[in-house]
Amino acid sequence: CDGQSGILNQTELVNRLSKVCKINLKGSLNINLNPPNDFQLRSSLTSKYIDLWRASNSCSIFENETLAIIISYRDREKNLKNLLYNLIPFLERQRIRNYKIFIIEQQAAGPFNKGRLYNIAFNHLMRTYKPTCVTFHDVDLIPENDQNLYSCLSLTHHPLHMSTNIHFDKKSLYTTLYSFLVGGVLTMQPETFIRLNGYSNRYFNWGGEDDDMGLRFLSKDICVQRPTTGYYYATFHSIQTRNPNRFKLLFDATLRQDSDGLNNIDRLASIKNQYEYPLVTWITVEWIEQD
Ligand code: NGS
Repeated sequence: CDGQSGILNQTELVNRLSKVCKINLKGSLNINLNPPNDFQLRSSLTSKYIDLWRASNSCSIFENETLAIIISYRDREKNLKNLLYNLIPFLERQRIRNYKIFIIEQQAAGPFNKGRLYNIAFNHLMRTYKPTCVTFHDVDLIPENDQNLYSCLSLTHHPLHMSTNIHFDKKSLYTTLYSFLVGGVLTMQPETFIRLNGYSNRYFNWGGEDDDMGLRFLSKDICVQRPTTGYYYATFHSIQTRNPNRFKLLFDATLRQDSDGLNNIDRLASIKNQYEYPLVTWITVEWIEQD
């Protein structure tokens, strides 16, 4: 990507962190897919585990950044538990402390709509938490390389597609599904997300909303950065219902992008409840009609 002069890239940031804070990020990590029985989502999001994971060294290079990690969610308790059990200590290793995880749960009946959840959450956060960096995170992807920094400090207006290499079970190799892919874990500055008009609100069930976002990048001439450390483990869940209309929607997606997204989400969806925990805010979302 052009226009990055003066900005440290991910590797340089890792080196800086290691020099300034004397932290050795080792790269590949062993993740833990068996959280102890007493790690219960709501009750463990209080202080016990957080105290356990806190590093003694509080030095950081990310103090000026406010990160929001937005996880779209419905009925995936096991995946969410595994993600949080690994992600919170992972961020602590990177000395990223000025962050909050937002679980955006669809309470609207009917098919799942990830784009709507991300859009309504983003608008809400811009009015309340005011992040300077936003990560859109699938609930089933666990980061496996601690040099893959959850930060916008290496970005200007370029988004960072963090989940570039995924493996689906213990035996399989890592795969990059296709080079255009921007789904999974995607980080960018809020200004970039606003310029893209967010995600489309029209993709229900599985597939296509991320490719629609890829088309938004293309048509706005925004190039996507991909770290060499973007290794993730995909935790198991049952097969989701595919959206039979996704290719039809993608066909004319570019024509719709300025009228379908952040600028019409407030008419389509609303926030129902918000629950606060130390590092996590749990938000429930509802809507009435499908389209
Ligand atoms: C593509 C889907 C994307 C999806 C990607 C990876 O085929 O939405 O697979 O999915 N695009 C369409 O269906 C048009 S994965 O195997 O990781 O679940 O993100």
